[in-house]
Amino acid sequence: QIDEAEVVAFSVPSYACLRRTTLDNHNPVLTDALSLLAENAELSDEDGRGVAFRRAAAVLKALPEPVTGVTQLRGLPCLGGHSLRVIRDILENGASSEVEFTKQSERFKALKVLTDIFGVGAKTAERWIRDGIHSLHQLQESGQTLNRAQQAGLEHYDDLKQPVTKAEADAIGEIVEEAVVSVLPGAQITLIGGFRRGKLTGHDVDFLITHPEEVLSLQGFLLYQKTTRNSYLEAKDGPARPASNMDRFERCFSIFKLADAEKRGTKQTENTPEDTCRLAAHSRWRAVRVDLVVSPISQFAFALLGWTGSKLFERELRRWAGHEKAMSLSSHALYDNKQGRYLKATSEEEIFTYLGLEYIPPSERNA
Ligand code: TTP
Ligand code: MN
Ligand code: MN
Ligand code: MN
Repeated sequence: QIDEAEVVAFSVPSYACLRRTTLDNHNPVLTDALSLLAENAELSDEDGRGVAFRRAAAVLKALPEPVTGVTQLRGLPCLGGHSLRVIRDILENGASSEVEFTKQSERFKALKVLTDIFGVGAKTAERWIRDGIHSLHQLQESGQTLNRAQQAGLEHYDDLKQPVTKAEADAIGEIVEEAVVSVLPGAQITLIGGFRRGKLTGHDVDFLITHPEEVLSLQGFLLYQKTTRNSYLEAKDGPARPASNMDRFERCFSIFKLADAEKRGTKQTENTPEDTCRLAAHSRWRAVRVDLVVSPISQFAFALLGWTGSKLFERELRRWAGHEKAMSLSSHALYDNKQGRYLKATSEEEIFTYLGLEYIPPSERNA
C-alpha cells in the first residue's frame, strides 16, 4: 500500500509543445534506453511504436529531477505499458533486458551501420541485410549499385560519423553567408536545427536562407549536393499542400568540405587530387553534413519554426494545431480550417499566438 502523500507527483502536459524542454536532461539513462527502442522501431518500419517511445522519452526529458521509482510516474502522460516496463526494468535492475538485447542484435547493429551511410534509409538497409550484407566491408564487396548520394556517403563515412562542433558550424555559417551574400545581396542566413536549440554538437549543420532568388553558388565547397525544388504553392481553396509547379523554396542536403581550423583563413577552392587521396591522419579538411533550406520571405517564420526542431516538438506542434485548433501547420504556412484562410506571420511568436500557445524559445524545444 502506497501512501499517496509520499508520492512525488510530476505534472506534465501531454503535448510536448506545451512543455519547456531544455538540454538539461535529468534522466539520460532512461531517455537513452527509450530512444534506442524508438530508433529500432523506426528502422523496422514500425513508426507508430517509434513515436510512442519518442513521446515517452520526451516526457522524461521534461521532468525537473531524476526518477527514482515508478510510483513517481503515476499520472504522467504518454507512458504506455511497454515504456513503463522498460523504465521499471532499469530502475529496479539497473538495465532493461529488451534494450540490451536490441543493442546486441545483429539486425539492429547492421541497420545502424548501413543507415549511418548518408543516402541510405531503412528500406535500402533492410534489402541489403536480406542479401546478407551486414557491414560496410560486405557492402563494398557485394557489388551493389550505389547512387551518387550513397557513394559520397560511403566515401566520407568516417568524417560524417564524427559529431559536428558548434565551432565548425559557425565556420561553415561564415562561408555559407559569404557565398550566399555575394550572389544574393540582402539574403539572410539563419542557423536552424539542433544548434539553434543550443546543442553543442550535431550530426549536421542546418541553415535557412531567405531570399526570393534560388541560385546558390557554393560549388567549390560541396562534395555532394542534392537540391530539391519546392513544389509548394498556396492553394486558394484548401490547406497547404504540394502543388505541381514553382515557387523558390528549395532544399539542399549536401556534404560540405570544411578546411581544418588552421587552414580556414585561406580561401577554399575546387577539390584537388591531393585532397581526394588525403590520409585521415594528415587531413586538411573534413566532410560535414550540411542542410540548406531556402524560403521566400513570406514563408520565413514558418520555415524557421518548422526547421528548428526537435522533430518530436514539430510533430507535436502540428498535432496540436490539427486536433486542438483545426489548423494545418507546415514549414510553409498555417491554414485555419474554420476560417478557410491562411494566417500570415512574420515571426515565430505570432505563430504560437495563432495556435493559442505560450511562446517556447528554441532552447526549450528539445523534446
Ligand atoms: P535534423 O538536422 O535531422 O535534426 P537536429 O538538427 O535536430 O539534430 P542533429 O543535431 O542530430 O542534426 O533536423 C532538423 C530539423 O529539420 C528538424 O526539426 C526536423 C526538420 N526536418 C524536416 O522538416 N524535414 C526533413 O526532411 C528533415 C531531415 C528534417
Ligand atoms: Mn536542472
Ligand atoms: Mn541538424
Ligand atoms: Mn538536418
